[in-house]
Amino acid sequence: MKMAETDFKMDLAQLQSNVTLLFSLMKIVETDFKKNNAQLQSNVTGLSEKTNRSLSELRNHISQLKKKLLWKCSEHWRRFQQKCYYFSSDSKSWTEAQRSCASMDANLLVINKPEEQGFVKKWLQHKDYWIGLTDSIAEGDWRWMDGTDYNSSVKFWKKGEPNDASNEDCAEIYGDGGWNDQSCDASLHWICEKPAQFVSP
Ligand code: MAN
Ligand code: CA
Repeated sequence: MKMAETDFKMDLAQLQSNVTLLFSLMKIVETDFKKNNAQLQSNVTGLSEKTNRSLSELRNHISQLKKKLLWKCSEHWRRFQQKCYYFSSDSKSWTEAQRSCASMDANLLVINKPEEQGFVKKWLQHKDYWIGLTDSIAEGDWRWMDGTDYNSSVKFWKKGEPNDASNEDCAEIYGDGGWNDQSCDASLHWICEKPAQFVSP
């Protein structure tokens, strides 16, 4: 009996020292893991910053190269930068006008920047033209044909427009360059736009 009790106590002491050892090993592993994880995290951050930097350099480089190419448009189309524009001589409803652009691999005009508005304005010759802007899905929710965000992009509405005067869900550009919302069924000239073709210099 006495012998067994001694054995038990010895086993218990051994067990306790093993557990203590195990805990200190776990602590070491944990500290090591945390250190590696922090290092890894900072490597990943550094790498993604580098990747973003090279991506933006690459984009810059591509846009510089693009400017060196020679851009061309077909007959009856006018070129501005890397786009071609078609000013119609006949008149159609907005939907028919868009259909006509689509048949020439183009879309109704989307105005993205003041320079583009300026270019277009030069060629209006006092006529009114449809542009690729409509709120026919939901009143007041204007959408550009190509998905360009309306809220964050430039606008050239005439004073007091858009006023939805009589169910007007399509946008026109007046001969003076100002925009107006107009009934989509009205018959107007229209402007199509598509990317220019390049020929190597
Ligand atoms: C006036 C204005 C415009 C409206 C047209 C419709 O010019 O009320 O807002 O779109 O008439 O022809
Ligand atoms: Ca109007």
